[in-house]
Amino acid sequence: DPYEKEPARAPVFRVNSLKPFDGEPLPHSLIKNFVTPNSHFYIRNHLPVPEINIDTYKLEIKIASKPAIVLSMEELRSKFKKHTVMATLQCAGNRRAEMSEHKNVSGSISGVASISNATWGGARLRDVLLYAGYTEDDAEVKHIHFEGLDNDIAKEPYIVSIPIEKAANPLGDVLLVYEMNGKELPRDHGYPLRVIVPGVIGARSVKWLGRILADSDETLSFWQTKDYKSSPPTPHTGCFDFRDAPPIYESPVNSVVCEPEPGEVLQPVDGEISVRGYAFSGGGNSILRVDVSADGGKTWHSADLHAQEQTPYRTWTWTLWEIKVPVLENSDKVEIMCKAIDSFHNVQPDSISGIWNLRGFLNNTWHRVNVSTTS
Ligand code: MTE
Ligand code: MO
Repeated sequence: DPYEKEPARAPVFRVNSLKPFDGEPLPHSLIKNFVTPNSHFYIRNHLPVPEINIDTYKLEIKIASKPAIVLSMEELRSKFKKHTVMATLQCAGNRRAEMSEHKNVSGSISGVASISNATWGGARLRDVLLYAGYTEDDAEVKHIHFEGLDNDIAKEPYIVSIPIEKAANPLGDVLLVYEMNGKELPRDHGYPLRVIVPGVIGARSVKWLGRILADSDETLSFWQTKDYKSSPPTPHTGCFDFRDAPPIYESPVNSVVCEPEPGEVLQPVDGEISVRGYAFSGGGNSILRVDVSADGGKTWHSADLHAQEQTPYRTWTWTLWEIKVPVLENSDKVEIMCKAIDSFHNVQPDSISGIWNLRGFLNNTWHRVNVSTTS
């Protein structure tokens, strides 16, 4: 069993898959903290967690046709200034379960909590690339590939890439991190080293980083070319070729009701109930507003927002929100809905039919939670 030596995990996850491990916290516990404790941070592994010997561990970096260099963890810590960035990671498959209810999709059936927020500490990818011989006028370099050390005899190692415009941008905040919330990076989250690509789907933030390659093209790996891509909502079944679709990088504006959870029976106070949740947009966009309705969309109320002060185009963190909304009493069906608007004035689509895709990625439709009320 290649999964024999998995790390111990706190019993706080809804487990979407055990081997490989895919787990997310319960919605109400997800939004208890603006910064997610390491023990509750969602985990998405595609392969067994590798065992890495820190004494022999080396990161290899190769810039196009230049000779490769290697760095130990000790060198990564001492040679490069440590930067910290607070950033939210969200799996592209977050909210896949709802998409699957509309029409079946393939992939692990994630709920609404495959998203978490942490402060990450480590070296700037840009600094390490420059140290390894990358120069800004290097026309050969268009994409940076990240290779994980996780492996499985049946599958290819985990490799994906991102464009150089993000990777080498001094304001892009891409880090090679060895600290998560001030503690050593946990095994499940990539010990001893992972990349964090803020504002971009979780899949590009490669864990257990073994090698970085600067190249003229995207990697041709399985995970870059056959996964983490979208499809049209009505593909010819079985005929859609994922090689024709562009990879997903930035995630669209999204918001979710985490409290109450579906099926709860609520007692309104002064004719109102409390509703709480999160909102997030990729690409550094902030959240301008979250609208909440408890009467099927006839009336909308703007929630109070709790956000981290970050600069324009570099808002990498989620926004938590809360609001009291008026509801009918003694109703066996109260539908609560939320939708967010981001700093580019992007809005969420109201229904799934127009954005449904084969792999169930990027479900950012209005989130709906059905509850009932007493008096
Ligand atoms: N990196 C490696 N090496 N192997 C993986 O399976 N999963 C990716 C990404 N990095 C993965 C990986 C996916 S799909 C996501 S959503 C994030 O890691 C999840 O990061 P987390 O487990 O720290 O939350
Ligand atoms: Mo993911």
